[in-house]
Amino acid sequence: MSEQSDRIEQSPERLTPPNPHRSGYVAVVGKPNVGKSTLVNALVGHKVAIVSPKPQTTRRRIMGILTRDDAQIIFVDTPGIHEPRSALNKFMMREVENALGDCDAILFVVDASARPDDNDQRVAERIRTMAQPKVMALNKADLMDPQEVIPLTESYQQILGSENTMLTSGVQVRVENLNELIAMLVAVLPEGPELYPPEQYTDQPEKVLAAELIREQALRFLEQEVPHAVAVSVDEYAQRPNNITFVSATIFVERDSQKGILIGRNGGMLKRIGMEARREIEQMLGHKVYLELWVKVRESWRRDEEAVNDLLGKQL
Ligand SMILES: Nc1nc2c(ncn2[C@@H]2O[C@H](COP(=O)(O)OP(=O)(O)OP(=O)(O)O)[C@@H](O)[C@H]2O)c(=O)[nH]1
Ligand SMILES: [Mg+2]
Repeated sequence: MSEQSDRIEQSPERLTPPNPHRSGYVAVVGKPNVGKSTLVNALVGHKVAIVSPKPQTTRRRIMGILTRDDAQIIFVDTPGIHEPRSALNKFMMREVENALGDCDAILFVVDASARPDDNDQRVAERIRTMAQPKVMALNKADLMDPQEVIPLTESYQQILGSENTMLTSGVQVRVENLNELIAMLVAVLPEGPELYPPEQYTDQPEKVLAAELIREQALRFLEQEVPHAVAVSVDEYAQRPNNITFVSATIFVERDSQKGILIGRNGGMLKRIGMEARREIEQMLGHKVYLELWVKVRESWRRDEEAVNDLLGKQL
């Protein structure tokens, strides 16, 4: 009996030092609409980034911080990579480049329910030039035809030039796959201490999260070009008695006609966006919110670099 416990004491596992703590930034990049933000939210376990079925939802870098005993991963969600034309699109692509430049590893997200196309190839070529370790999430795996899993996985591994891939889904979360993806990322991060307090899960102040939640509802209810012409800024964010947060925000659009659509008949559209956004902000804060919305035209702001910096760059 005692002999056995002696042996356990001296087993090699007991003598190996624990794994070193690792930490670092993981840039989450890919084409628009492949599910990057949904995946970051699922990995972090908090809604840090808004999501919509419309491409070009994410406009800035957004940090989602995952703290575990053995590691801290700072996911940096980015806008979908596309050919930039307007000042807004150029701003978005600079955000991607900055995220790539500053990261310790890259998580390349693809929509694996479809074959790789020219845009996937282009993004893969850009990523392959980067020196950092790369991992690929074959996302929207829930939509994959089971017969296609192997051929599709192989074609994506080919464009990445590596077998570091994992099937993932941001909506039908298979926890094992997400855990395995996290393990793959931890393995390639450098040794280092926690870079943020363990309770912090994003770099965005509540005020900016609130503005984004309003934009998410505008993306949800508006159609065609109008949602893309929307920018939201929170002008006042204050605590009021009885545990109420007062939020006053302006929704910017580019033209008078868009303003009309955004307000809607008898103010119906704006009311709907406001009601749903208020609910979302209340859910985030865990208490009551009084939300006031204003609508303003800022003529063709997406084409104007100064306006883009004003509306997006200075938010943080
Ligand atoms: N079926 C399925 N749908 C998903 C998955 N992930 C995201 N979606 C949906 O795909 C759409 C785009 O998701 P986002 O997370 O906004 O995609 P994104 O890559 O961040 O998009 P951009 O910010 O525009 O580049 C939304 O309608 C999501 O609900 C997934 O794993 N499976
Ligand atoms: Mg996104």
